[in-house]
Amino acid sequence: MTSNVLPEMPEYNMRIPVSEKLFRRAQTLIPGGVNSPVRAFKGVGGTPVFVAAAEGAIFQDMDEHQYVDFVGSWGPMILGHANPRVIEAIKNTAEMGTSFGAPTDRETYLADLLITKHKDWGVEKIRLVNSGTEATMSAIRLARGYTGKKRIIKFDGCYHGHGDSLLVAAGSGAATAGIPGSAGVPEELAALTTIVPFNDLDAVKAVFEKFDDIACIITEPICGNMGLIKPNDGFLEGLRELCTNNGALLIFDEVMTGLRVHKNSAMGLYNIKPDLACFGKVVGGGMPLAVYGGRQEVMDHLAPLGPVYQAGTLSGNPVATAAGCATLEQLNDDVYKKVTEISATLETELTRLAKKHNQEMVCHHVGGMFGLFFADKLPQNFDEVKATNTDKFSRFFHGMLEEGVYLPPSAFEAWFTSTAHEELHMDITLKAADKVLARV
Ligand code: KE4
Repeated sequence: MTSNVLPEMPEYNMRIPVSEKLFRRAQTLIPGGVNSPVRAFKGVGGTPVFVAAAEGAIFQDMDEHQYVDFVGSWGPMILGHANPRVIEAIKNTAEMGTSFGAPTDRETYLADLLITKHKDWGVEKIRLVNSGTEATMSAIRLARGYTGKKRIIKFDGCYHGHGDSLLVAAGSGAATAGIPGSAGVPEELAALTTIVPFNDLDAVKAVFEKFDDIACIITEPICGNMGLIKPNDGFLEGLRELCTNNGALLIFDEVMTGLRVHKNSAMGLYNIKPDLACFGKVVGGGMPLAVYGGRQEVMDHLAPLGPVYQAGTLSGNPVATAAGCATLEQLNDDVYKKVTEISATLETELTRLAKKHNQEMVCHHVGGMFGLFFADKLPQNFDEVKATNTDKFSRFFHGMLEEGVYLPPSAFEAWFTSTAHEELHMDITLKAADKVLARV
């Protein structure tokens, strides 16, 4: 059989899943066969599922298997896949042109929608970009340009995209200079990033005692990139006070938590005013759109008004902006009630099933984010997450996948719920978990 898609394959008497064939071909043309590393299933082993289509809480792979999806494109799909109003907005807008490189009123409308939801926490102006990475990279450049200082503080296990200053690992100990977290990141740049453990306010205080060149602290206010880790009482308030007292900016990276954990994001949930905030995922409705914003006095340091440069050919893209607006317009109180109820059901029922099967497992949720660890207590920081039973998570992941439930392919990720998760999907998920927890 010849095909222009697949390389010549020897005839087998058993069927090779299409995803496996496609993965083999993809690997000949794309590094690792994926356009973002986590999709390659390296964290859990096995062959990634190639998606054909998705709707609501379900996606279908290229072998026509269907799955209840708790990844939701890593957060954007709070209204479920292929939300009708979002799709209609994309179609209608695309027919009028896909990109102009000139301002459109829809960008101002999105800004108005987003600022209205966050102005009580200091978000007065925003800038649209194309990814969370661009948002955080730009926010720390703005913090450095505004303060005239160079050092940034980030927390071990928090992920802020692949900007050089943020791909940094902890140095020899807390309150020291960072070391490159990726090849290609210059040591000189990494040395300007100091990494401390999340939830360790004393370690942050020690950094401020040691360095006087701190431009900002950047943090996920609720961590979603080492599983779900909540801030301890007083931690975020402590960061706010340290930044205020030391002339540093507090940056909330709400790319994942924004408009997911609460209608006013984590800043509204915890009633903390960051100086800058980054949004992504939900705000773009699944299209390439992210945002950074904050106090007008800081934001007006950006070109063309001020000396800090940031630009983008497709920033504020009309089609992406239309998807974002169609999403934001639907985010009412019922959405947060629903996604929180789904997360709470996962927590209650999976806890019950873990006890039934004598599995050491803990889980928790915040709004539409859920986290699960095979451990005896909820981890407080990255070191504690790394000590959880990640091998058991991998077995759990594959067991659930076989039962038609698609979880994040890594123990170091959060799950995402949506308004499209209905009782049927929860029944499938909990029946699957009952079977899998009995044997992992
Ligand atoms: P992007 O550049 O991937 O759009 O956003 C980077 C980013 C920034 N900040 C936070 C808090 C984030 O969670 C992310 C991206 N999240 C990951 C999921 N853990 C995206 C998945 C991926 O890398 O493929």
